[in-house]
Formats: sequence, C-alpha cells, structure tokens
Amino acid sequence: MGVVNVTPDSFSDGGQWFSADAAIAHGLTLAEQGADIVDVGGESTRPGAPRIAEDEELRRIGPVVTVLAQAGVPVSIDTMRAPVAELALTVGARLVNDVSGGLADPRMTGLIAEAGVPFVVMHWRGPSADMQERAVYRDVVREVRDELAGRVAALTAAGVDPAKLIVDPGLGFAKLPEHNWSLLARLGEIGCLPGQTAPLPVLVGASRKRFIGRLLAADDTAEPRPFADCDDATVALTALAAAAGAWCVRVHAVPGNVDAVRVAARWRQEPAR
Ligand code: PMM
Repeated sequence: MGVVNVTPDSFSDGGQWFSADAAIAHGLTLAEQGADIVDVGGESTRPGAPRIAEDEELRRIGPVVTVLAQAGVPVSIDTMRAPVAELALTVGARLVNDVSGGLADPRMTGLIAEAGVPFVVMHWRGPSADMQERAVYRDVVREVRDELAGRVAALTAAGVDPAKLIVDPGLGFAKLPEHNWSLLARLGEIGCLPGQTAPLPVLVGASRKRFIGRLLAADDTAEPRPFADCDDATVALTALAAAAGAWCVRVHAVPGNVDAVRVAARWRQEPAR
C-alpha cells in the first residue's frame, strides 16, 4: 500500500502532495512502482495534529480519489469520517482505512456494513491531539489484541462481514517506541484475536515513523534520524513483517518495499524445518 497524504502537515511527507495534481501524479507513480493499493488521506494524524473541517477533507481527497480510481488504481481512503468514506466509495475507492477503527464517527459502522467493502480496523485510543498520553500499557500486545477484538466484535454485531475486516496494531498511535517494537516482534499474534476462529489479515504502518528515527539516532541523547533517511530501515521492517505473515504494509517509498515483499513471499514458500 503506497501512501498519498493530501495534507500540508503530515509527519513524513506533509506538503509534498498537497495540490490535487501533485497528489494524483504521485498516486499514479506509486501504482506504476508496484503498489497494489494507493491509500489517499486528507487529514494528518501525526501526534499533536488538530482535526480539520469535514468540507476541507472532502475538498482535498475528492478529485484525487476520482482520478486515480478512473485510471484503474485500487484506491483506499484513509479517513475517520463516514461522509468522506462515502464520497470516496462513490467515486471509486475500494477499501476504507480508518485509523480509529470506526470509533471516531458513529456513522462509519453502518456505512461499512451497507457498502460491504474491506475495512481496516486500526488500534486507536483517541484523537492525535493528545493520544500519546494514552500510551500506558501493562502488556501492550495483549491489550492491543483485546481492544481490537472488541472493535471486531462490535463491527460484526452491527452487520459488518468479518471476512472484510483487516486489523492493524496502530504503530505510533498512543504507543511509545518500546510498544511499537513489542507489537512488531509479536506481529504473528495480532491477527489471532480472542473470540475469532480464523486469523484476520494484518496491516502494518511502520513507514518513516519516529520510532525508527529514534532507533537510528547516533545515540540515546541525539535527535532522531530524519524520516527521509529511514526508508532503508522501513524496507527492513517490511521484509520482517511480510515474513511474519503481514497481509499489507503501508509505505511512503514503494520500490524497495515491493522487493522486500517479494523476497519474503519467496522465503515463505519454503517448508520450515
Ligand atoms: N499511519 C498513519 C496514517 N494512516 N493507517 C493505517 N491503517 N495504519 C497506520 O499505521 C497509519 C495509517 C500516519 O502515518 P503518515 O502520516 O506518515 O502517513
């Protein structure tokens, strides 16, 4: 999944694709480079980010989703708002990626149940403005799994087809670096939710996030390495996540990650001893 943030202020590529023309051209490039899905978002969710108005979000994503879908690109819409998801689906988006897993907008569940499209349920504890205050866990993997299981149960009870659900540990969302690393190291457990008989597909969004820059800083007291210099480490994480069975990785720079996914897929073909 290649990312197109149509925002002036996203963490890793804010402002670069803010005009519709630039965003469309970038989405087409990501698809040509091998992205199976292009994820279009109009609202930044970086830590501390304020919400934007709904009409502004609609204005940002409308033309981009429309043109990419017309060009045959499989588009997902990254939004927490049901009207934004609805518009995107109307103009051709095929998947809804909601970082709140349906919690931010009570209308989202009904829309997804009705539309019958794949829905990404990310682990979320509250809006980006103060989410890092909620990064408190005794056992992060168990709590993230339990909270995701609660969302899956609620969505299913409201009529969403469980076969359409994809879960995501929500790296960086109400998580400290150590929480992100624990979740990554135990990725195989994330899709196996309590109460579900079959594992759910897992999406991982690690690309260019600050915990990678923190790891790669010169030392513990130094500034994190800038996100633009974290793409090689993102490729390494993609290989590990794909080898651990992730269904999808959400990334900003596609080519190296496509290669990593192909390597991991071939690796997984061999019988384990
Ligand atoms: N991260 C961001 C935005 N959308 N969606 C999913 N499903 N998972 C994520 O981890 C995720 C997301 C924030 O990253 P960006 O601002 O660098 O795009």
